[in-house]
Amino acid sequence: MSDPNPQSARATPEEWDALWIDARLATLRSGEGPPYGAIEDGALAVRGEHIAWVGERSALPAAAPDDQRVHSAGGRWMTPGLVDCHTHLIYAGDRAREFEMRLQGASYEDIARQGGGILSTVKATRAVKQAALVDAARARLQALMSEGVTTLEIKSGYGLDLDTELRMLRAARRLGDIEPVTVVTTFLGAHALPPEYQGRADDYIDFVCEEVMPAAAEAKLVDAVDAFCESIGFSPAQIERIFQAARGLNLPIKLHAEQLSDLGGAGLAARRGALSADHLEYVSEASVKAMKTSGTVAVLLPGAFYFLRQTRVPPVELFRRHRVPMAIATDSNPGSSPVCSLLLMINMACTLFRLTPEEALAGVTRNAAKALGLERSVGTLEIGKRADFVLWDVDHPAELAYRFGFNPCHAVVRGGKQLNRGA
Ligand code: DI6
Ligand code: FE
Repeated sequence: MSDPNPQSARATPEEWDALWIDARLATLRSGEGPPYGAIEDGALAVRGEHIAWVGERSALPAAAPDDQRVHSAGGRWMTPGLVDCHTHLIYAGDRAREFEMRLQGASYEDIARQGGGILSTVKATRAVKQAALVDAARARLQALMSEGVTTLEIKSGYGLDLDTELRMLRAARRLGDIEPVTVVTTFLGAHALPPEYQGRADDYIDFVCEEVMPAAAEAKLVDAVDAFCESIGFSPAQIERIFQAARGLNLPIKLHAEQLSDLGGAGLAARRGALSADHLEYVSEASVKAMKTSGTVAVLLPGAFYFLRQTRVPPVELFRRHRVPMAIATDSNPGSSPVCSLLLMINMACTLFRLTPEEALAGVTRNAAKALGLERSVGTLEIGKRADFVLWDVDHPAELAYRFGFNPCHAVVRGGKQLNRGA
């Protein structure tokens, strides 16, 4: 992923490739200023793949183009392209039967302990070729993109052996090649203990650290490393070893932490400089303070909270008080969050977690970019960032969080190029 492009920022109006006018901009810039970083009568210029100018239309330089390069946004609201910073999009099969079992009283943890849960998806995923993984995930990806997602993260973690982990990561890279979307890959080898390592969790961690992670990194398939810190996942001591191995390979880290209980994972991740700690329903104030110190983003996943019918909400007030940035993501996966709508997640972040619509929108743009380490290149409408943006048929940005089951996406521009409507 490229960094902000100083060339575009220095481009003169004659060099602009496109100028968008009649736009109401929700820039999502941080800091002081109007809600949403809004600019009511805005204009945005593109040079190559980047934003060359953004501001009040009345402040446009006199030499601004007035020809076929000018596009009208028709008075619509424009936001940055949406960023889904936590997904497990690649897998085979489904877990509808498990959903039925949970409705009959079994818990997510019970099913996992009986060898179902993540391991049933591992079995299905190990059995299929890369093309089948790509095809299944592509349909889910297109659903996300139809709502303005231009960047997303995809994790491995349903292989848990060398071949399948690499196959999943290759499938993720492939999706980024065949669809107009930026894919960031995360290696999640420490997601669950595979059957062949039952009773030998430390040996499995050795295998992940010494064989799978280095091979995946060597093949340039990994942008970051994640793990599942939980009683049904891995212990803080085991997570620590995963983080050490990642550091040895110069890979950024993140962690599934405090989803079902408090093992202090978020604090550990923060002390090791993690980009994000994700889920966090049970996080302690001490861990939240550590996250503040390290600049670790709190990634909240209301789809999993909803689908597992959890009752404890993440401590949003603590994140606010300690100024820990909050991101929102789908966690799209077959077991705990079989969802393909980031707009629905921002609605749920408001209804279930009581975020404001502005916080929720920042959570799928600026803060989600930061959770991926991409805050210098995407997530806001600012000069030098990638020209990834969405035009919406809404009267106010809060409407994006207010409606649900309705897609007001009018057009998506990625890297300066307009995609087909709704994709
Ligand atoms: N937490 C989650 O929400 C997903 N993984 C994890 O560690 C769920 C994965 C699954 O149930 O398939
Ligand atoms: Fe997850």
